[in-house]
Amino acid sequence: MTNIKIIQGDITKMKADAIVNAANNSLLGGGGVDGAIHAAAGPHLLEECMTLHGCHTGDAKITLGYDLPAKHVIHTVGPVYSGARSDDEMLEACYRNSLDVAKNADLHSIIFPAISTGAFGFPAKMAAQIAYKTITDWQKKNKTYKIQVALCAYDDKTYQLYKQIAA
Ligand code: AR6
Repeated sequence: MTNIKIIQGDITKMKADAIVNAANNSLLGGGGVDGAIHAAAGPHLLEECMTLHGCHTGDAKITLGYDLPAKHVIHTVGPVYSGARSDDEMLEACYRNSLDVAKNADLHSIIFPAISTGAFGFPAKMAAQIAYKTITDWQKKNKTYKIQVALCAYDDKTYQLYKQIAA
């Protein structure tokens, strides 16, 4: 049994133990969901990010959520889409490592944006399939750990894709 909630809206308005940020290697902010998260969390988020010394593609690092409704932000860095097989593996790693970070921090709810599908150019359908499968596989491997996982679509196209895949 898989259990992934599909939701639509602005992730910066959502309450959870953690929201995931689709960041870049610097972890020092940017546009898209990253810019929105930093704007809503306030300047202390950037201060904490500056202590993390960046993040490799596919890895994930945790901070507090500061002024966000979410208690924490898990920053991960998706691949810039090139069409290589390694792009898929890096995107899988983003979801898997973010879930591992959440579990290690004893968090019980996490909301993901559609990592890499904006500025980083990953095709939305492939990215949605990878997100769904990777989360499902992680849940199977971590059956005894209870965590609510949601995929947050911003645009209608992504929302429809998630709904189709989850159906
Ligand atoms: N809530 C939920 N989803 C959102 C929001 C929001 N407020 N805003 C955008 N999205 P992107 P990437 C969706 O470009 O492709 C940044 O500059 C958006 O519709 O934010 O991983 C970073 O610093 C899309 O579906 O992230 C990096 O340099 C998804 O979030 C780079 O962009 C991801 O789009 C990362 O690119």
